[in-house]
Amino acid sequence: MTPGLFDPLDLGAVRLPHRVLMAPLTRMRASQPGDVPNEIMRDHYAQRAGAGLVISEGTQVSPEGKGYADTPGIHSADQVAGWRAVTDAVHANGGLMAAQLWHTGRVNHESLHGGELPVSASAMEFRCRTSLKDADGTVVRANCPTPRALDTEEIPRLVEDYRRAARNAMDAGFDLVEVHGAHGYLLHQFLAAPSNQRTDAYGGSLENRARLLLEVVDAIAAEVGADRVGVRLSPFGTFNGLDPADDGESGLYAANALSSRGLAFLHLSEPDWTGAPALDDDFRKQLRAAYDGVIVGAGAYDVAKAERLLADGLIDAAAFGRPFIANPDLPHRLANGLPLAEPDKTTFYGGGARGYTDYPAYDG
Ligand code: STR
Repeated sequence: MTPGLFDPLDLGAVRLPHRVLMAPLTRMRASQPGDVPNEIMRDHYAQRAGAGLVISEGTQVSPEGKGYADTPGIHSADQVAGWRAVTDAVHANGGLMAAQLWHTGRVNHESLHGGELPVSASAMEFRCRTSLKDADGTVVRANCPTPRALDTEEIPRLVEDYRRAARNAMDAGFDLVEVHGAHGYLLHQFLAAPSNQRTDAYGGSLENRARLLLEVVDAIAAEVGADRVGVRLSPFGTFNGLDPADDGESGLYAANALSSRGLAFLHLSEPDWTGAPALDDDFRKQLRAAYDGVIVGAGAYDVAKAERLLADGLIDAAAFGRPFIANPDLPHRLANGLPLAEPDKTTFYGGGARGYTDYPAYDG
């Protein structure tokens, strides 16, 4: 018997009651100054504690890693205290929570860094926009500048930023951490050939391009235990200025290299939610063969797709993103075939409680 969406799952150090996970969702509502998690964020996550695992929005490991207005961080004492209130509230409601550790790299803007250029694998021109806030708090789009390339000597400092962020996540009460290696952000900028023209040990061959991701994962695993670490990858993504698209090969290579490390899970963000062609089962089978461990699928999933891939043994759990926005009790609704509410797109990014903590659970 293959398991279904509502069967429990051992995920590294924790046991999930079911397999409907909440995917990371950036909402740009952290408090200023300091990118600090606040009460509406606490309430938002606490309302969604019925997820098998709540994965936080991307949270920057360092000031340098911040690429959008009002995204939270996990590098200061205030941020750790803010997150502690969030994880306490999720735990009080019976949930489990992972912190997604994020460095946006070149998907960024110098205005977030006192005029300093963002960092990346290589100083290449690329086409991408980020979201900032103007003087009266309106979210505005801005082109990303050409970044500066990180020096080889800076890499240990970068790895240390991730390690410290993972330690902070444990101090803040998170059960797990997820390393954001996807969507054209820093670790993916190193992994994908189109954004990496380095000639040092971090560029060129697949082995070299995957080196930073693996060093980060190893440093975090040594700090918090491999069974508390997940990694998110997005093979074939064109997202955030990755043009031409990342090839599937780097994803398979990374999955294979991560396989021997005893991690909690591999989180596969499929390309079709950004408008790219959908993954086929051939690739899913190759990924399954490459990675010996729990695979979480995500990206425009519905119950039918999740159940089908579970039944075919290609994933072990599914993460749902946008459906969680207007349905705080999403697992309950999915389990019982209840209708889903539609979210208001105008309140996705930035703002306050409206469109964030005011979606009710199903009552009928
Ligand atoms: C893409 C996937 C990811 O890993 C992180 C983010 C966070 C910020 C999001 C971004 C997303 C998609 C593009 C967004 C951006 C904020 C503003 C921007 C939605 C979800 C746009 O308005 C197009």
